[in-house]
Amino acid sequence: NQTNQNNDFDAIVIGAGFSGLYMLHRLREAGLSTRVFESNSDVGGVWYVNRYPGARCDSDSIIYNYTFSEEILQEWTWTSRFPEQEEILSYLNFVANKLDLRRDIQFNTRIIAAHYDEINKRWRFQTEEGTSLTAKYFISGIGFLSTANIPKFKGLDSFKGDWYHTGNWPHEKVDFKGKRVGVIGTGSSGIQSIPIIAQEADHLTVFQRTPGYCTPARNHPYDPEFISKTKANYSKIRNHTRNSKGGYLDTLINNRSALDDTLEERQREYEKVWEKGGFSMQVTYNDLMVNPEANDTAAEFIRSKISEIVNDQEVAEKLKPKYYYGGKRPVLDTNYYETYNRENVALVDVKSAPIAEITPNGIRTTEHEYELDMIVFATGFDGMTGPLFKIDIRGKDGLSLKEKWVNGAKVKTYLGIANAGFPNMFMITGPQSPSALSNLPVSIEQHVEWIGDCIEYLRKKGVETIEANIDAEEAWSKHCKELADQSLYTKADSWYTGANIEGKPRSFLIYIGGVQAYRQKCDEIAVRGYDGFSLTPARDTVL
Ligand code: NA7
Repeated sequence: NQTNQNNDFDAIVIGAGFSGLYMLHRLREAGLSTRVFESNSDVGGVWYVNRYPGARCDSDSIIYNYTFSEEILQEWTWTSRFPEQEEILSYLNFVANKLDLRRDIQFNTRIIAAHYDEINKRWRFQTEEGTSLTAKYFISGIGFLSTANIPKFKGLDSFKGDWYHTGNWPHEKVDFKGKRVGVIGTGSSGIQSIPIIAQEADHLTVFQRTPGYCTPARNHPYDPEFISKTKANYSKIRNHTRNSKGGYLDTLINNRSALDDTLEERQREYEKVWEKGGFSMQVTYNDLMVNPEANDTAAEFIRSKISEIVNDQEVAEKLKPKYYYGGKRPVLDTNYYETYNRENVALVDVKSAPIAEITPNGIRTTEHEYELDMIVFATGFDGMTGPLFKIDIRGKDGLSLKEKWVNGAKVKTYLGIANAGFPNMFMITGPQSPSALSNLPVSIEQHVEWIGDCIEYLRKKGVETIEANIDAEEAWSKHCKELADQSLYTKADSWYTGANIEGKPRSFLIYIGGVQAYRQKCDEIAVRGYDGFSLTPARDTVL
């Protein structure tokens, strides 16, 4: 037994981003000895590493924060509608300082394995350096878009210039001046960084496999009056986001089909939201994500905007997405399409002529070699299961999570929080929860609070282990799939489905019923004494 007193905790949390920070606070409040392990050197999670130029959140900043503390809500002031990476990181630092969280966080430490010890009913962890730790509860706060995807292009090692991944950006400023830069990828990260890189670089070549549907963010600074009104109304705002579909401020604008309106009426509606900015396009009508014909009206509107903005119609055509609007995560942009009117920017379609290799001097597609001094990989993440599979997680009988989920082909969870065969393990924002389609702090708070309440309940009742039942897990997974199958979310290739990663099994792992319905379901389960879970009493306790 390698356990010693200093390495044994009531709970171990992995990750010191939005999830892990609040989980630590919540468990401390409940009186648990808790240790957070973080592979980075400071707090922030994805906001610590996604430092690429233009990195910004697509949620309104006033709802991209914790709501559990009125004091924090009142003390912190956001400066603009969509917060940039630096400001979000400052916010998380502010919270970590305010709650004195760092003393229980071990930085620069990667957990590589978490194995359940059935005899002692404890989780045994191993760090990359080989240290062993144990805890009764294992909570993952590792996010679902935190494992950078660097496609295995032949020849990357031979490239003479510098290259970076947007999700793993260096702390020092990257200088694009005088350089010929290539950006691979046109998801949110590419689309946020491209306009800024274009302003600095000598020349920018964008390698696009699939275009995104962009609508303008229309970011702007907040005025003091708006801030004071917001601060006076935070409880209402919290109520609203918690009881909404996606945890956002927007609500459905027209409770009717897009096809119920005439072309002119629809045009007016779409113009309004285009001018307003943000994600409102998605809530213009009630059937955009279920009815292909309705969806196409929004898609066509955005395509027509691309033609209006981009001068060269050949380029405009390449930028027009052909899949369902919303099938891939839509993107909020600032001057993205306008950037293609610059003389120093070129767009290369790597769907028709894929990247064949990286050469010492640049990128060679099957048609042409592009000479570059720097390559930016905006190639996204191994989403949903990627971060969990990076850790060797094993439950009862030594079964690994990867084996249980058949490498991601057969993911089954209970509520996206728990797994049959993995007692006392909880996932914050796990697969099959609504998190990936929501404003994340709303989902994170709900998970943290539910897990915190659950652990308090277990301790009060003298319960040794909690474990999801197989039938509950089956039912939940089936329910998630049935809902998703009725929608258009599953139809495009993206991180939503895992199709962005070569060789990854295709599987849509998001509960699309929305955060309100989900919260209700989770709460009902808790009220019924954790329905669908098996609770085993400690040896000397009678339940
Ligand atoms: P995304 O949205 O997954 O975008 C990644 C982009 O990289 C996307 O355009 C991909 O094309 C492209 N990509 C990936 N692999 C390749 C290869 N091998 N060749 C060419 N192009 C490739 O990641 P982001 O970081 O932009 O955004 C992730 C999320 O963060 C975002 O959705 C928000 O929720 C915040 P593809 O579309 O797969 O054809």
